[in-house]
Amino acid sequence: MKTVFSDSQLSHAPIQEISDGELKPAVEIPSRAEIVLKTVKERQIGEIVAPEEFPIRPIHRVHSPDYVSFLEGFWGKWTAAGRTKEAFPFVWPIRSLRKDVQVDHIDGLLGRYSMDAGTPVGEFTYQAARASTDTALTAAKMILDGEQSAFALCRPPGHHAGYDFFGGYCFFNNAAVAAQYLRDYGLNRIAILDVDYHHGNGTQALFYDRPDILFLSIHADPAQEYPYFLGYADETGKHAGTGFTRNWPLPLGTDWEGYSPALEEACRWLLVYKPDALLVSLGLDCFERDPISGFKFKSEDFTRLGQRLAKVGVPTIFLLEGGYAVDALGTNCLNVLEGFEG
Ligand code: OKP
Ligand code: ZN
Repeated sequence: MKTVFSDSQLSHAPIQEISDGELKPAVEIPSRAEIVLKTVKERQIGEIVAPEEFPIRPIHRVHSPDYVSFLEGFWGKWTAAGRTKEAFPFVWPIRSLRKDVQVDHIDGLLGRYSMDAGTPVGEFTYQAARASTDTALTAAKMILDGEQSAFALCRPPGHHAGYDFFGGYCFFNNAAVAAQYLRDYGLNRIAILDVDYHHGNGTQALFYDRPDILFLSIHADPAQEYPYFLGYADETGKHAGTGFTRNWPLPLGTDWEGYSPALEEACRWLLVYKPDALLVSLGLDCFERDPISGFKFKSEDFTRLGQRLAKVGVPTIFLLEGGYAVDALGTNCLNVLEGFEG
């Protein structure tokens, strides 16, 4: 399978993040992509190609234009206000605060367009996020051109990003933009299987009322883990999308044995739905040594995951999401891809 990647995705380089009441070294860092790229080369799974540069239109199909403009103009506005370091939001228009005022202050805008304080925004965040989405779109185009599989080595990740907000280290929802692109260019039914350790709240919300994009997610129980406010088992879609969202929240400490029954159920949904393409939001943070996560996958379990997904027998795009045990990230990611290729 071909891998899509661009060096431009490395330019978003967070230094610190707010976590557990202090500033800690950021975990969503460029070396994540570098080690995956290195392992792609070592294991020789196929050609590595640079993404095509897409116009903004496919992103506007999923994200609000004002949100996109905010991200694009962010660094200029931030530095014009005299700020020099990376930015964190700290105030949000939640219950009882006004959502209808046109905020222009940069600190207000940061809150208006975010879901958490744990996602640093820097000088090159917009550029890298665009390149990450171009990577997903290029992989989507490969599927339209008849490839049976493709690997979008996306970074920054995407599955927490929503219609008009960033968060969870995500800015543009790469999987969602690719899914909508596949719909716009002729495919009728798309399935997204999110196997990142964290619930893909952004992706779910974007397609919650739609039957043409099935969203399935297996993740840590949000009662015990980020993002806390979405990803419960009773969320199954609404309106025309009723029944086209499915969540498998699993307890902390889940290992392959506890995970695979949920995966089997998800695969059964895929067989029934018969998508024209499958997008896998591929987080590797179910790994036992992941520094911010609580599942117990061994490296071999990622091979099993890839093998199981191959049996679904549908053109498949893998899109990198999370995974923070950097030293093992290449191995775990390539185990999935090689397991899939057989
Ligand atoms: C992004 B992805 C821990 C803070 C956790 C949010 C985690 C975002 C995960 N103290 N911050 O789904 O891998
Ligand atoms: Zn994650």
